[in-house]
Amino acid sequence: MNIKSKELFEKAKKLIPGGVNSPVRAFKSVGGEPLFIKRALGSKIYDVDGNEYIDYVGSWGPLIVGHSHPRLVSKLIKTIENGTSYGAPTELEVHLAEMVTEAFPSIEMIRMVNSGTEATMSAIRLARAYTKRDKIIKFEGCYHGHVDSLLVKAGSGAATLGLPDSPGIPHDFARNTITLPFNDIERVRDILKKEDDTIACIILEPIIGNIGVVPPKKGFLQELRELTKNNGVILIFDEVMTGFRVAYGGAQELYNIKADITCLGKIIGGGLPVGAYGGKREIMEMVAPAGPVYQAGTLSGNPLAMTAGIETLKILSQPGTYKKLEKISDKLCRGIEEGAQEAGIPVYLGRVGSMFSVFFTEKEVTDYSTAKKSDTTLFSKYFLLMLRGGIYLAPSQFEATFVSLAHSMSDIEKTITVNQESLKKV
Ligand code: KE4
Repeated sequence: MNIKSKELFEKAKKLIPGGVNSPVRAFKSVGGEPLFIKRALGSKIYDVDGNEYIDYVGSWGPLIVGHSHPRLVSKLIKTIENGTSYGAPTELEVHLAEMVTEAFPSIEMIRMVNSGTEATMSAIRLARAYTKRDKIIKFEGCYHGHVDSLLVKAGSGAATLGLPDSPGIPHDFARNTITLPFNDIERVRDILKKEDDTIACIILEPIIGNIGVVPPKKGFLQELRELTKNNGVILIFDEVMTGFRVAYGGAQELYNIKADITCLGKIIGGGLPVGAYGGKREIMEMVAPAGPVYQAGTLSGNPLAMTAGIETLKILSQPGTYKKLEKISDKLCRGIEEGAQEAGIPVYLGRVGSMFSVFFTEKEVTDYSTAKKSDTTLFSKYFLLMLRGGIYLAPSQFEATFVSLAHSMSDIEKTITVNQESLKKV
């Protein structure tokens, strides 16, 4: 069944830590072994053993228009015939910058980087420079890439000062990071009062995708916006996942909020390495070489990534795109819930637009502590049964699953059928 994948995995484990270039791909949390993928087209991926799957990972979000979209392929071929990277400015970067600033009214200027991690790392540095303050606030369960000052867990007790969430992070870094429960505006209010003017920024995923999908409670974002404005704190929306995913203008369009700095990635690169951070002109003009805040990157604004990003946003900007994504995502998620009801398995479905997750819990999931109560053993069984049925979900209870424009109604119907069969077997 997966002979070639197994052989490659054994080889990979000798050369690459855990056999993968990013931990979640190793299938560790679902107790399986990763499939090595050979190719993909539209909503399908094919592993090295020739098995076909309906893909709901979409490279963790970027492939919202589907794999190997003909328009992206033809544009990328034209770009690559003129070279791959010049280390010099190109018209493509200006074009993508225009598209993003038109989509996000809060973004007056933008800097391209090569990953979401680089985007959030740079945004934090910029917020600290702009406010001349050191402390930052993040929320439990929000993942912003592997940035030292953001791989921090809540401190013990009232201290709330952060503790490193990975070896190799000095306590000195972590102690400037305060971690609070998501959706708890009173805790934010208290901390801002207590910490007075020492907080540089608050960074969050406006809709969490990294504990599974958890939307903000009604009013949470609006109150956060008010509190940060009144305290001179920079509000950073990490929209690496939600940007152009939940709406063309991301969560900011959905909830009608303007962040001070926005981090983007994934979709704006259409599957090629990309990240970006942008915001108010007066803040962004502090970034080198316009200002003193240093940040650089050999391949930032790479012509291939810009080409794929431009073409992806052109497709997404067509009228009716997000209505179509909503329609197929709603049909899929209703089918999953009906299957769970029929099988008598309690699930809680978190969804915003075409990003969703199935929590194996009876309770509503509103933050990290409630997400953690999910039955991960049940999820693992479900995941492996779905995989055997040809459905490739995110290999973790605490990840988002993505629907793309390439998913057809027959893909959805097949997924609902396999879901029903799987839930009856768990
Ligand atoms: P990258 O450095 O992986 O491009 O982006 C980091 C990042 C930042 N912000 C948010 C909201 C993110 O979701 C991510 C990365 N997401 C993970 C999936 N949960 C990428 C998959 C992986 O780590 O392999």
